[in-house]
Amino acid sequence: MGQIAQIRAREILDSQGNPTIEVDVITTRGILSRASVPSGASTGTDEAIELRDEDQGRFLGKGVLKAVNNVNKILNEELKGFYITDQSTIDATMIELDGTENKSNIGANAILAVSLSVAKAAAQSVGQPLFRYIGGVNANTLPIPMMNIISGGTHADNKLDFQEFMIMPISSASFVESIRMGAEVFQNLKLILKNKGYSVNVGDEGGFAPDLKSHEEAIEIILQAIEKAGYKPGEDIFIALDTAASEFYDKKKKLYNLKSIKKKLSSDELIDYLITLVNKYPIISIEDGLAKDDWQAWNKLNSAIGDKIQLVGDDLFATNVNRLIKGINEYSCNSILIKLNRIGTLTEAINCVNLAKENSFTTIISHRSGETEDTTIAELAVALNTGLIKAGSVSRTDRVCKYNQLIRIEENLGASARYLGNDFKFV
Ligand code: 2PG
Ligand code: MG
Repeated sequence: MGQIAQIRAREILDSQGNPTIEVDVITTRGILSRASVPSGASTGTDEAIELRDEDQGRFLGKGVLKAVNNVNKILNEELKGFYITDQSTIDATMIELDGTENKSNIGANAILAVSLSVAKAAAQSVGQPLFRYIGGVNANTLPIPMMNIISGGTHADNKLDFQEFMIMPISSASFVESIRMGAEVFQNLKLILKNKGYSVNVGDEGGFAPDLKSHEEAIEIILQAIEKAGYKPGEDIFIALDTAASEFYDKKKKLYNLKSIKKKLSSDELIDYLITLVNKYPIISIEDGLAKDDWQAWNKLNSAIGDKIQLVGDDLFATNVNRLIKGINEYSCNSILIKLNRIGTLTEAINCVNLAKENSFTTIISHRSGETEDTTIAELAVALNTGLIKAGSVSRTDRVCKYNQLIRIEENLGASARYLGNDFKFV
C-alpha cells in the first residue's frame, strides 16, 4: 500500500478571498494527493477550532501559517511511516497529538486537510475512486442536490432574514438529470428577477441575492421559475429553507428579530410562522428553523411537523456527536447537516453520519460558504449513501465542481447507480 513519506502544507485562497490550508501527502510509492478545507460564516461553541494566525498585518488576521507550520513540523514528523490506508489510526493519532477537545492546538483546519489528503492518497494507492475506497461495495446512491438559488441572512446584503432558499429536484431518475432541472430553474429565475427589475448578481454560494421584500416573495418567485422551466412544484421539485435562525435570535430576550416583517417573534410565534409557510408552500425541509440553544422549541417544532418534513440541525449540532446525542434523546429534529470542518477528521465525520443513521436521522453532506476546488464532499455523499448533499447553487466553480464530480461518479457507477429522488423519506 505504501506509507506516508511526506506531508506538506501551504496557504492558498478560498472562494471568498480568505486564506485556507491545502495539504499534499506523498507516499513511499510515489503517490501524491492533495486536499484543502473550507470555511463558513457561522461558528459555534461546540465545534472544532479553525486555527487562524490573528496577525493583523496579514490577511486581516485570517492567515493560516500557524496551521501550515503545525502540519509541516508536527504532523509531518509524527505521521511519517504510517500505512496510508490506516485512516482511523492516523486520525486518532492527530487527535491525540492535539490533545484538546476542540483541536485548538494543531487546528481543525490543519488536521482535516491531512485527514482528507491521507484518504485520497490511500484511494489512489489501491487504485479506487475515493467514494468506493471510503464506502466499499455498497456505495452507489447519488444524492439529491439541495441547491441554494436565493440567498439572504448573513450570506447576502438584502432584507431577507432567512439565509437560504433551496430547490430539491426529486422526480428525475438520475443525478445528472436533476442537475439539469436545477440549472433550468436557475436560468428561468434569472429571467424573472431581471424582468421584475431585481439584481441578478450572485452571492457567496452562487445563488441570487435580490432585494426581495419578503420570504414569501422569494418562495413565490422560485415557484414561478420552477413552472416556467416546465416542472411541477411539489411534485418534480420541492423547496428547502435554511433559516439559520441563530443569526437573528436575541439570546437574552429570547426573541427572534425578523427585520423583513418588522417583528420580534417568540419561539412559539416563529414555529407558527414556519408551520404557516409549510402549509402554504411545497417546503420539504427546514434547516436551523430555530436557534441553536432554543432546545425546547426544537422539540415543539419536531412534534408538530417532524413527521411531515425534514428538520435539519446545522448550527444546532455543529456536527458535534454530543450535541447530536442530546438532539436524539430530546427528539429535537430528524436530520443533521454534516460539515467536515466542524468536526475535523474523516473518521469522526463517518462516525457522526453512522450514529445519525442508526437513529433514523437523514444526513446531508454540506459545503461551507467559503469553499475551494476540493470535491471530497461529493465523494463522501456517495460513499456514505447519504442521499442528500448541500453544495450551493449551479453557478461559480467552487459550487459546481462538487456537482460535476457527482456527474462523473454517476457515470462511473453506470447501471449500479441509484438516485435517491422519490425514495426520499419526506416525499
Ligand atoms: C450553512 C452554511 C452553508 P456557512 O449555514 O448551512 O450553506 O453556511 O458555511 O456560512 O456556515
Ligand atoms: Mg446552515
